[in-house]
Amino acid sequence: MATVIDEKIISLDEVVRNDFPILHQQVNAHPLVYLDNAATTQKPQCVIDAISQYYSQYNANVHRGVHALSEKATTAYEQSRETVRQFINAEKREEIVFVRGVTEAINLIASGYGQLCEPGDEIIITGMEHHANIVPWQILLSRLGINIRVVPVLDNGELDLVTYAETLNENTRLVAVVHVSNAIGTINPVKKMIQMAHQQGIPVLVDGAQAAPHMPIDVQDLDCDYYTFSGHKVYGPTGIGVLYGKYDRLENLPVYQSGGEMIAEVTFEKTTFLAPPYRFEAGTPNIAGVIGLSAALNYIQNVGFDRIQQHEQLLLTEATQALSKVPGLRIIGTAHEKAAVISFVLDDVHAHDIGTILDQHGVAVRAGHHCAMPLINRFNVPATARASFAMYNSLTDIERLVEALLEVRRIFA
Ligand code: 7TS
Repeated sequence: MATVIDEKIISLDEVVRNDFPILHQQVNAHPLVYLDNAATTQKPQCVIDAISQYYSQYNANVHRGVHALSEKATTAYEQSRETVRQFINAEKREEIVFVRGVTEAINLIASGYGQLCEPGDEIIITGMEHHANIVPWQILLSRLGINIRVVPVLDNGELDLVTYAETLNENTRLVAVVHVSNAIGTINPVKKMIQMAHQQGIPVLVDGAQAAPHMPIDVQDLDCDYYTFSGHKVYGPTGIGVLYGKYDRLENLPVYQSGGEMIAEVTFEKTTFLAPPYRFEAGTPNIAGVIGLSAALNYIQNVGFDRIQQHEQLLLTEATQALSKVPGLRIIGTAHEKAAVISFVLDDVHAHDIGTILDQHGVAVRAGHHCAMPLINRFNVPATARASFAMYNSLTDIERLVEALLEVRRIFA
């Protein structure tokens, strides 16, 4: 990867594109235009190499062997925890728990709160949550008689903060809010929301699945109690993710899965657990995933969020303008602060038909409810097509998207 670029001459996609082998292929006889990055991002060669090197050179289990390979694997695993700590500016390495992804992180928290909550307690979520931040709370609700309160979404796709302020109350046990909407791209003012909750002593969990790839995260500045993101959306492997928790919060959270690796001492009568983060990492972890994630985060840091944000915001502006000129196209979600995620509907054409025709032109988008059914229902549409951008996308990709959409219109005219 080139490290020095002149922004005026070379745009970021030209610098990074060659690092992503998968992008250099034809799909349906067209060069691939990959615009499904909110679902998962592609992997740079350095991530693929890091995983391959682990398996070909030092594959061993961690934290147990005294032999050389195990020590090497353990060192790499724990160094990766430090890489994650720096990536989100956590205070301590011990505040970083490796999980399978955001879904598992929220299930872990919900399982813990399930033991801490009492009937009548309330969990606040918002109208733009991914199902991963709805369903685990609903399961608690049905089991424990707790209430879920939902902060409404305004017509432009922003949260109704007036209602949020009114919803916080002495029964609220936790606020669980998405940082960036996967379906419509809204960037929520989570720092302000955390301050408001903390004024009443209420902890906040932030779902950062769609924020971590696009903007620097500073958990100390946000002052969030918990933060989570998935590896595969930050150019890393699937099956690995991060749960950050303030150390004292983690210490007081009941354990989730149990078994090996997370214990201090076991007898048939009683088991004592290790301190965080290990008490939340039962069983053999996804060692290759952790090592791949660390390579991905280093890759992002080398490119730099200043460049990534500048490039993706340019793509967002250009794509918004270009799509707005497509007759019959309506963008869903027009918040002032957005990440480069654009959901849209086109005349009466079903989103799946849009997605299928775009695919015939080599353009990959997602179509449907984006695992955010309540939000899509809120906008009174059956489904949307969604173009979501990453650092390797280009202005040419936007042209190709628009050309293919014009073809959709011709077909359905
Ligand atoms: N939260 C948000 C905001 C998400 O976007 C996703 C995945 C998740 C949670 C769940 O993450 P996982 O890694 O545990 O699966 N979002 C999407 C999407 O928008 N299209 O496919 C997956």
